[in-house]
Amino acid sequence: MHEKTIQKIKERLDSLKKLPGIGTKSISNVLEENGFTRRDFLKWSGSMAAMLGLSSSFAPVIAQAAEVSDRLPVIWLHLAECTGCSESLIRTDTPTIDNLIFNFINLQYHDTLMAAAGWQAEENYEEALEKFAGKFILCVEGGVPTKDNGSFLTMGPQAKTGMQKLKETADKAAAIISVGTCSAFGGIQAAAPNPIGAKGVDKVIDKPVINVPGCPPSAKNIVGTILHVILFGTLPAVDNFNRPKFAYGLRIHDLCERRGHFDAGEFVEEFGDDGAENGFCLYKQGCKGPYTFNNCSRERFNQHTSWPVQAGHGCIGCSEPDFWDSMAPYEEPLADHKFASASVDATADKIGATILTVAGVAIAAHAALSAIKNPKE
Ligand code: FSX
Ligand code: SF4
Ligand code: F3S
Repeated sequence: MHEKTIQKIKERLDSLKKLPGIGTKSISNVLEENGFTRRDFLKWSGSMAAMLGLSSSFAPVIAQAAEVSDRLPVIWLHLAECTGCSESLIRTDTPTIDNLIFNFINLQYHDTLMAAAGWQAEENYEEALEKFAGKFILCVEGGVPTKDNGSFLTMGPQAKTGMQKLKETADKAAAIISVGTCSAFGGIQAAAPNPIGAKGVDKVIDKPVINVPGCPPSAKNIVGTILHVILFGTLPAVDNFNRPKFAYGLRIHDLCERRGHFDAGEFVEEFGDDGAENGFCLYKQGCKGPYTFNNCSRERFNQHTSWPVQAGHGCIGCSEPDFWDSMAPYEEPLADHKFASASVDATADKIGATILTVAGVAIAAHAALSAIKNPKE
């Protein structure tokens, strides 16, 4: 079964190999220049196979897919956002293998990274659109302002609206990836009262879109999604919010290193207390890990170095729809808001319907009980 799939992938990669690459260097050269050995690369492809939910026998083809990742053209649009998604991938003085592979992909057009500006940039864009029609991956960063026909965001010398540019590009794309919570769900600019009518990409175009949320999303999840498209020529399996299941299939809480403390009723009662020093659970400091689907607790960031909860702050739910409204205030437990007040507003109602499931109620009860168990309370 695996052999058949691997054989199919090899054939696909062979046909990609025939296409012209963009760089003069191979990915092996690039990695070597940055101090990574072949062994590191193979270790990386093994861990990428595990992350994509594939057996270790896929590791060699994943390494080969990374090697040909400069063949598949990518057009990258920036809409309403902070550019943090791209910045987090490119502005690093110690790039990880994921960063280097991101830099290696065949970026035909990227508003922030390209040297061209004005009319020249527009020409490059139109040329790429024609040349690679039906073949390129469209990555979108940023939410889509839709109010007043999208006029809150205009781009380039012809002052096209972001919405218009997105639609004409998506029309010719082979696959569309929303990179970051802004393009997936509207992002911070869609926070109430959302004066510009910001929306996620999939609410504006009617083609399949894969959402890779996070503010910003991890390099691993972006590169993993792109590699999946290169390997299989299809989008990966997704959840209800169109997020790849390989990355967003479990909650932060499920694999959190502080989970044992949660189960034992050991909580940080105040930032800086003994519990914080002992690495206790951050639920009472507002951690939204129990309501957030992402792989940060498993994959971490910066070559597996750390992640928000390890650094001492709760997860703020940055990969969930509407997190800026539904998860706030970030340093207070979500359940307190559900149960605390009589003035339940529309947003809180929505939380009740979408997030606070039976598990949420159980978690609130558990934290409350720990007040009895924990002598510090
Ligand atoms: Fe949004 Fe990305 Fe947050 Fe920023 O562009 S997901 S605001 S990190 O940069 O889109
Ligand atoms: Fe970890 Fe947060 Fe869950 Fe506590 S509530 S175990 S800190 S994810
Ligand atoms: Fe975001 Fe929570 Fe991960 S805040 S980065 S989803 S730990």
